[in-house]
Amino acid sequence: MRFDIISLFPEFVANLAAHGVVGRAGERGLIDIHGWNPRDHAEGNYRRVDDRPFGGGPGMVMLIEPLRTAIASARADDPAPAKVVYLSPQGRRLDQTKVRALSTEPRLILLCGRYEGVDERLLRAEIDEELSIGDYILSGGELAAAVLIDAVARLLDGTLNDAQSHEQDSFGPDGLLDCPHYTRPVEHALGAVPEVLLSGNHAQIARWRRMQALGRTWQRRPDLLDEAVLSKQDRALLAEFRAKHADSPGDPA
Ligand code: 9D3
Repeated sequence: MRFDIISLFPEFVANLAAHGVVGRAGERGLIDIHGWNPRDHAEGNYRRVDDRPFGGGPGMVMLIEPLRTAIASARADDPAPAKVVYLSPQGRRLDQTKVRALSTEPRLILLCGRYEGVDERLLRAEIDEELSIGDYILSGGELAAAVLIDAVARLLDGTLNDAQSHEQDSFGPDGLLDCPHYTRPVEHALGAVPEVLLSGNHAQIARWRRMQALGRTWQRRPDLLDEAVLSKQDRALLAEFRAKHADSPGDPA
């Protein structure tokens, strides 16, 4: 899968390719990242990429032409058809369902804005999809593009297939949060490992983990429970968890 980054700081995004799951996917030839700087496509001695907003107000707006030329150059660099994604606070929120859909594309052109934003006419003409990564303010689209690439690349990386084959459209299996994890030592000043995990009784362990996953989702992310598909046994496990925790206010996380 090919990613083209349109950004005033394309190397910032591409550098992420050297690390972690994205780096591995890159080495294995699963992904290919190219950067395009609109400044290289800007005219004149000053190579302007932005100008003041019509109607007044603070901040600057990115010019149409340097972005249009950068996108055209990216497109022309490879015959594979590309979907153009604009990372922006006005976009639909990225979630794992969208990440999965994007991972089936042969190629994405990711447009990263800076300043107050991009001339609306460029967006109307060139953008297929507008995506945000969450409800907080970043200083540009670069970190959002890096997040998107990381999330997509790990789905392409064959080394992760074992774990991810059980993944559904949210977090762990069935869209629930994960259960707690423990490793050595069994006894520590901070506490002991739950007995059931040491029992060797795999049915009991699976039951405990499922109850923990259900319970923590109920405590921390009740919105996810509305979407999750729960069996009759799941409902019983959650009821048991809730009964046990009726007196406690829920955990701190
Ligand atoms: C309200 C006026 N501006 C804030 C000072 C609006 C604004 C413009 C540009 C807010 C953020 C940005 C830059 N952000 C992104 O380009 C961005 C983003 C984000 O800020 N949050 C979540 N997802 C994304 S994707 C791109």
